[in-house]
Amino acid sequence: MSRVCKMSKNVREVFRLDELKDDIRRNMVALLGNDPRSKRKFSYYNALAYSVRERLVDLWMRTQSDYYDSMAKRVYYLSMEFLPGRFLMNYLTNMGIVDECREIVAELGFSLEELEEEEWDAGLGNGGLGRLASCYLDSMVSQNIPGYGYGILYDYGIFYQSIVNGNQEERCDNWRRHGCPWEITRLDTLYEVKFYGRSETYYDSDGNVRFRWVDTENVMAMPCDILIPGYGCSHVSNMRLWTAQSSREFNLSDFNRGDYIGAMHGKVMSENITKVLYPNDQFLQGMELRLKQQYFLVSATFQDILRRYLKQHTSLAALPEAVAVQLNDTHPAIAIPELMRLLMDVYGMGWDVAWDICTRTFAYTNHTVLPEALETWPVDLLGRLLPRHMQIIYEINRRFLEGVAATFPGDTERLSRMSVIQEEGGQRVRMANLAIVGSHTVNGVAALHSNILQTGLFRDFHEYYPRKIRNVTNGVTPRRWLMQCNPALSRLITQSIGPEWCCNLEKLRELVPLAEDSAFRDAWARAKLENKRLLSRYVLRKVQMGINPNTLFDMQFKRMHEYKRQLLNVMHVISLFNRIKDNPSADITPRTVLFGGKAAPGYYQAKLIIRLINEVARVVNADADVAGRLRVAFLPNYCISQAEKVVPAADLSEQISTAGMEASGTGNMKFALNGALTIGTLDGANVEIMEEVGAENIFIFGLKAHEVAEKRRSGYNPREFYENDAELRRVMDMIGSGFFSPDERGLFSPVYDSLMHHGDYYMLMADYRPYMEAQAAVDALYLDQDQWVRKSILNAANMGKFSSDRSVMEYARGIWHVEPLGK
Ligand code: 9GP
Repeated sequence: MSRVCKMSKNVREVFRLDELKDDIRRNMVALLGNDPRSKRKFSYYNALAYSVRERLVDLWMRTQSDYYDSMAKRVYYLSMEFLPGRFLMNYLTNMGIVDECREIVAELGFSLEELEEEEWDAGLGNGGLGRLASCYLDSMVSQNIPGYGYGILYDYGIFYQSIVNGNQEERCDNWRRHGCPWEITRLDTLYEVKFYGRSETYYDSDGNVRFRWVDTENVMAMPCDILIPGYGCSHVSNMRLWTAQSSREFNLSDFNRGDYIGAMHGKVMSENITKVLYPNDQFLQGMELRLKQQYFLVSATFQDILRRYLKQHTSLAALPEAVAVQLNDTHPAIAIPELMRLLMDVYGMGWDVAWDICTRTFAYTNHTVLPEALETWPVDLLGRLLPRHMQIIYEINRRFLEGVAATFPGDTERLSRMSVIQEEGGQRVRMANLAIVGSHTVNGVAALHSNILQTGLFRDFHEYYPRKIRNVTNGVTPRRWLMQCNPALSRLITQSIGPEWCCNLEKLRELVPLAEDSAFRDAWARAKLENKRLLSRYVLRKVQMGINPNTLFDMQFKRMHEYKRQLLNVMHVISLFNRIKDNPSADITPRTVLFGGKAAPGYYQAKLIIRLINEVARVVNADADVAGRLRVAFLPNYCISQAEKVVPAADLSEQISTAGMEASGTGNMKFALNGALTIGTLDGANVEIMEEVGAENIFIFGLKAHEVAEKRRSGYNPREFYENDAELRRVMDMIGSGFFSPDERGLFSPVYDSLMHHGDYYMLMADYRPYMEAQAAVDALYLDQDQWVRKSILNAANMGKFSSDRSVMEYARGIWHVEPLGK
């Protein structure tokens, strides 16, 4: 903390703020070729961005030499997704120059907020997994853990969602069309990445059999760095994102035969590897291009890792002492056979030595137990694209199964469950099994989830490797998710308990006694109201709908997925609507129910639920009896910058997934940190949130994970709930009969059928009544504003555990075995 305070004292000097205005003008001319007298916001945003970035380059270089000089062990966080959102405010926040910069920008005739709006989100991820990776980079560098993020620079990030006639439509997210001032492209560094070809054996000079990968098609990987400033900027790191370039000698034979167009076609195709992010969340789409992307990331990254390592070491034997590689889900798990290939085929090691290095280098984080998200690749496909890797995988598996068979003799079923190769339904490589076998540590992302891994999904592995599977509960960075997105509340907190909370979130506990102070409660409520007003203006701009900041803001923002049960929330809305219609003078707590989230483009049912939300909103919002008491809106294109507006304004956070299915959730943490009360099931990190904030300050309802599992085993009959609950029956009949789709009566039959005729896999019918009761408790409490605000304070005050600083230190100490530099 002292570092941060010291920095903020002489921040003007360190960042040459007196020269910032001139630099902005200079960059307008020199870099952008624009006239500084033109008042184009976009140009000024860019000029500001370049001027901010150049102030960090020196610190970045100094950080790199610190890492180098101290021969620090480096952490490599490999992820197919990062979801950084916008960079400008994050840089300014971590540099501690938001206020100074606001003044300078004002002198140039702009508000900082309007320039901020010019930035397009970097949406290089689908949701929680990518955002977690970005939070972890912020926390790593803020705590001087030497490390880098490695990923892919997609030309098109997560699609832009429009709502047209109530339906989701996808538009491409051409986020770099106008350039991206944060990117530092390393034109002079290129690595060759190989695909296809065949594996050939030969004898080395000592007569040993060796393998080489020949007749390959090659693509070049070029790095592009985006700086990641730590809070207080004592360290600045980077994420290195790869972009595909065609190899110069690509299809030389076609050129030589005079087939210029044919050769160019190959060239263009090879550059497609990094064109687009796959938009599926928790669903494997087994396309060759996706596997190519994964290997492209892994191959380029390992060439870079080994290049850096070999600058300071002469032998690869000490790799695990100098390098820790975290696999963010199984997406980069092909790194395991890749490192084996490099160590054996390129660096000449024997299997045992190579395997020992490998398994001491990798750790793997599992983020889901959903079967449809567990990656498997057809052996045919993997063997064609990466023939040498397929051989290595077979050999890893052969040796592994030998060990299992020795421990559990005769247990052939266990062998087939644990095998890296799935035999039934055509041979496939199970990437999770490969990742477990090739890593020293496997972790789940919340206590409940890790327990489910140990006792359910990975039970066989837990029995075989009793110390391998453990837990690291997720966290979010308090810099972006409180300090930056919620200035009103941050200011109040800092005035009350000082500024240390942003690097030591446990300090928020000092707010607990203030929950009893009515003046503090009033100030807290004013901050929330200010945020609700800001959001109301945003909603008006975005969907031309007025909402009343004095109503309860009830929010569900996350990817659209049946297990997340946005439908259950809609069922509550319909029930409230019916209650008001039945008794128009009833005294009810006025609510504004807001939804946001993208559905995977091919996920029919999730898209239909978006349509249902919009149709219910149309009916509810047009009804005169309901006016002023219930309003519903779906905000299109949920993304990080939208979350920064939504999260601070929430009163109620909906975390209502079927228990046992949400690995952790991180939205739940962001909302509670900003003073929202949670209504939720005992799922993912909700369990730990309840432990921290106290059961009396959260609305928990519904089946528990073991009860869901038990019901699935013993037979679950959703119709029973329909028949015994008139209110539920009415809701279901309205959905099924076309009440919300009068021009197309059968439109929502698939929604109705999924619950009534197809087994209600996510158990909405069972949880409906307990959910309604929990919502009634919410309504009652909200009427008592004093008590509500008290609980809101207690929620934020007890969120210290959910800082990504804590998570990252658990990884650092327990998994990576690295210490913060300079401590
Ligand atoms: O669904 C999980 C979510 O619960 C978790 O918070 C997040 C980060 O750990 O990962 C999500 N999983 C995925 O996106 C895909 O496995």
